Amino acid sequence: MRAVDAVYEKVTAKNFPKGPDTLAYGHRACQGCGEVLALRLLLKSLGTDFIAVSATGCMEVCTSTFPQSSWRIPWLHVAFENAAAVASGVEQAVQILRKKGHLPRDKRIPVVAVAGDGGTADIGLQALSGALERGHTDFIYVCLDNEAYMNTGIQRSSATPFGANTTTSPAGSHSKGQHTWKKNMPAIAAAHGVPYVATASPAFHLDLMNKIRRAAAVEGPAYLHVYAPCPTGWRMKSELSVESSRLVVNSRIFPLYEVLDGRYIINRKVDNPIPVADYFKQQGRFRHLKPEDVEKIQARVNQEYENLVKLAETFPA
Ligand SMILES: Cc1ncc(C[n+]2csc(CCOP(=O)(O)OP(=O)(O)O)c2C)c(N)n1
Ligand code: SF4
Ligand SMILES: [Mg+2]
Repeated sequence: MRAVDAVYEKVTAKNFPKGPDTLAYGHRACQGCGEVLALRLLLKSLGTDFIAVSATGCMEVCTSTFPQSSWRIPWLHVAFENAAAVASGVEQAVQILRKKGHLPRDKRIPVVAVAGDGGTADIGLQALSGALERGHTDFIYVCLDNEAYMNTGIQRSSATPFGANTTTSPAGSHSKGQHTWKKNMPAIAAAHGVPYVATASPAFHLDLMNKIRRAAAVEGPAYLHVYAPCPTGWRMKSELSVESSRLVVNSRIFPLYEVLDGRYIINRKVDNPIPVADYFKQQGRFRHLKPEDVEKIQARVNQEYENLVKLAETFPA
């Protein structure tokens, strides 16, 4: 089956999933946390018939302080580096249990690995690459990207954007903050030739939920890269979390797109982008940047968006 033909029930405002959250309240995430918002949307869109595997990071620490847990579904906490490896093992176990008749043969049970940007782009990259390459049928990997190692105190990761101030890329007289460009994880995932790769932002919640559903319906590995604001680490007012999730898309910094069997769809074309400076304004981590730094970043954003448009024109879905 082609990824583009995968059948799933679309979430709309009218049929938005009802009932209690499968990620229970009472977790310890900060006010305005974009990761926990994305996680709730993920759980709402999949219901109860799936298994989650969490790498350590904010979402594992905040939701599972012993002896309590917010997870009302089967859930495994694993190490920082091996969420994808464990999820592939669980996926194989589920397939074997189905084959032996211990689980319904006609029902698919997705296994979802959840990790932060550090757990994905840095320490977990090898495990993720292996899982994508092996082609597990019911494997979904979700990266919650808050652009630094937040759980351990705002250290930079390879997904931290150029210029951002973190505790290990501090801005000062000898440094402008992060001096490397953000690693392009969706492109790396797509280069594995998996059937489904997508980006999502919690400000576009139906788009995010439907991408999760599509990922579950596709046969083969799926990778979802979710932008997840962290007011604490970004030195941003907590009430601006959703707004920043919107601005990052509308500035073309984080375009929403899907790669289905190697074919590209830009889900939200941004014809009149807002300047990146407007997105930066809300966040203390960019406050030190000079106009010439912002110009350099704007040029890079323009170039990357143009590259994506070319891909979508060359390989349309
Ligand atoms: C091998 C190993 N190294 C370091 C750590 C400490 N550690 C736990 S979570 C974390 C950072 C997680 O960052 P990220 O994956 O981006 O998730 P976030 O907390 O930002 O959601 C680190 C360094 C660890 N648990 N294991
Ligand atoms: S530090 Fe950031 S990612 Fe972690 S719980 Fe707080 S807001 Fe969420
Ligand atoms: Mg992170």
